[in-house]
Amino acid sequence: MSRLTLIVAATRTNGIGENGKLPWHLPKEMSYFQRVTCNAPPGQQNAVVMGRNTWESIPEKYRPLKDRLNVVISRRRENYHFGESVQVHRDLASAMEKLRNQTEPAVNRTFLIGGAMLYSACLQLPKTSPIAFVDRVLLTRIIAPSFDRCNAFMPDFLGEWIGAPDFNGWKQASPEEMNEWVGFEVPEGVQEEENGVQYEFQLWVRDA
Ligand code: FOL
Repeated sequence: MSRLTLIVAATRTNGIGENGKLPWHLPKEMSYFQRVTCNAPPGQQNAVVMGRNTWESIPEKYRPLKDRLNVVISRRRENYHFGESVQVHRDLASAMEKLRNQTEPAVNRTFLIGGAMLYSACLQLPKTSPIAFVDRVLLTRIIAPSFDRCNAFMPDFLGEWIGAPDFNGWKQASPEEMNEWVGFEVPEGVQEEENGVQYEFQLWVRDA
């Protein structure tokens, strides 16, 4: 079974997108995304797995995302060009199988980078799934403003408060645990960008 790390920026009502793009412009948050997803030991590379809409949402000049193995899930065949150096798979099962067997470069971590459809499909996979299991969520919680015009959402994976510190099997990692796992010092507490948007970097973990 392959472990997946879901990475997402979401509002408190789990809004992640607006009309096929990110609802906000957050350069420092984006550079965190880039740093986390690129960070791999020498001679290895991380994979970023995404749905076709997410692929299309990435500005052309930034895709494929550099220094990462880009994997797109799409059933479109004709009239569609993802370009060289991008792996296209019809479903998550075949994508994950390919990643497991991939060498040169060896695949270090696999990040699920969206969007709504893939996030919910993957979060539903049980621990016993032969395909994959999401055991980590790197969540950037957008605190303010509320971005009420979002029309793409991720599932409410934490659900209702069922008694601290456990949310339906998910536990929040401490700042030390988070730094250790991502491999660099993650700014703690509420962050604010020049445009006034406030957010917090979080890591949630569940047992595999
Ligand atoms: N997770 C988090 N924490 N923040 C995000 O913005 C985010 N975005 C996606 C998935 N998970 C996320 C999907 N959307 C790029 C654009 C959109 C996108 C993901 C990545 C992108 O262009 N990334 C470039 C950086 C470009 C820059 O420096 O502005 C990259 O190299 O990663």
